[in-house]
Amino acid sequence: GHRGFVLWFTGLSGSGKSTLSAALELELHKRGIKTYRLDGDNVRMGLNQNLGFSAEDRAENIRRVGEAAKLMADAGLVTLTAFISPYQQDREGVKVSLGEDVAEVFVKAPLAVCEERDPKGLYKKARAGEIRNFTGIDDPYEEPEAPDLTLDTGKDSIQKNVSVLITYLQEKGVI
Ligand code: GGZ
Repeated sequence: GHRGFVLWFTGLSGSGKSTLSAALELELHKRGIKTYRLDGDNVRMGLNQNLGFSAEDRAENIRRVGEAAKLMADAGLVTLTAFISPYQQDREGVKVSLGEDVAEVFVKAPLAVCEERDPKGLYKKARAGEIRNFTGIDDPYEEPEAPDLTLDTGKDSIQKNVSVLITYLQEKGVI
C-alpha cells in the first residue's frame, strides 16, 4: 500500500524537475503506486491560464497548485509537482498547508548547466532581452534553506536520483 503525499520539486527552468518527476512516476507505476504529476505544461494551460510570471502571479500559481496537490494527496495519490516555485515565502505556504504530507525537493543544477541545456531556447531569448523576468536571468530564484532532499542533476544520473527518491519515500513510510 501507499499513502497520499506530495513531492514538491523546486529549481530553475532546465534543472530537470519534469524529467526527474516523470522518471520517478514510471518507477512508482512499476510498483503499483498511484500517482499524479502536476507541472506547467498541464496547469498553466488550464487551471492557471490567467497567470503570468510576475511575483504576484507566481505566488498565486504556487498557491493553487499547492491546494490542488493537497486534494490529490487526500485522494491517496503520490503527487509530484514540478514548478520553479522561486520564492521561499510561497513554498512556505505550501508546507504550512500540507504539513507532514509534503517534502521539498531541491533540484539543484548550476545556472550555466541549465542554460547549456536550454531545451526550449528560453534562456537564449531571455539573454537577448526578448523575454523579461526570466528566472535566473533577470528574476530571482531563492534557494531552499532546508530542503528535505537536494538532488544534483549536473553530477548525478536520472536513475541515481530516482533511486534516492524511492529510498526517501520508503523511509517516510509513503510507499
Ligand atoms: C521562468 C518561464 C518564464 C519566466 C516562461 N520565468 O523550461 P520551462 O519553460 O518549461 O519551464 C518554465 C516554466 C515555469 O513555469 P512555473 O509555473 O514552473 O513557474 S513558477 O513556479 O515560477 O510560477 C519556462 C516557462 O514556464 N517560462 N516564462 N519569465 N520561466
